[in-house]
Amino acid sequence: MVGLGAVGLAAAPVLQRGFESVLGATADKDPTGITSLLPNGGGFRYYSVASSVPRRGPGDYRLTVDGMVERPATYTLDDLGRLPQTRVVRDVQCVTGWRVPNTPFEGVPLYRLLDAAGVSPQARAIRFTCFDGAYTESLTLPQARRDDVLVALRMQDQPLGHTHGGPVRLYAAPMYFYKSAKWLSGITVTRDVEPGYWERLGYDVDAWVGKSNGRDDAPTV
Ligand SMILES: Nc1nc2c(c(=O)[nH]1)N[C@H]1C(S)=C(S)[C@@H](COP(=O)(O)O)O[C@H]1N2
Ligand SMILES: [Mo]
Repeated sequence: MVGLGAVGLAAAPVLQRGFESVLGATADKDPTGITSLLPNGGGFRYYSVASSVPRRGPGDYRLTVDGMVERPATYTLDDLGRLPQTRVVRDVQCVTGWRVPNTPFEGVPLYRLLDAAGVSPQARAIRFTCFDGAYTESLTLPQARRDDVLVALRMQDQPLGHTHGGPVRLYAAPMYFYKSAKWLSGITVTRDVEPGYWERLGYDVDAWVGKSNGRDDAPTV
């Protein structure tokens, strides 16, 4: 089981089924992830709603910023790496209870990309899309403009690996981790909030840690 994280997402759902049948009741069955592997990578669990996700790197990664903006843009990985980076160290908190304390993320604050694009005064929200072709997320514009919301290129002082949503994922520090869309490929400025993947299935759109999803008693980070 030690090398499991390196096996890759394509094989993960199959492995998960294998573990469930081998481990029975001890396997983790978790409503926020079709793929929910055993703890590894220092307390993380790997999640993907897609059964396989293409790998993208410096040659073929692209992030588009479009929608209700004056200047739509496309960024390569190098483009993003050349912009000023911000480091945020908080606890990663999944809504299902697991937590990874003091986890450094680094990347470009989302507000910088929004400012560069020139957000329309009529816009109120952001929709995030992913190159897994399945996951979506959303933030209101005030949430998206917080300085602890990053387009993250690094986690735990290393480039973001594929299983954690690399080369680029969203990191919304004050919210449950389902807001932090992995394999980020699109930032679309919208008029209204369009609830994301798990939000259409019942999770709170405003996912503040400790104040949402019926977890008002949970510790705040
Ligand atoms: N594209 C994509 N992003 C995603 C998810 C997903 O399934 N697909 N799962 C979310 C959930 S519920 C969690 S807890 C975290 C898990 O991130 P990790 O796999 O790096 O631990 O990613 C979030 N972002
Ligand atoms: Mo999650």
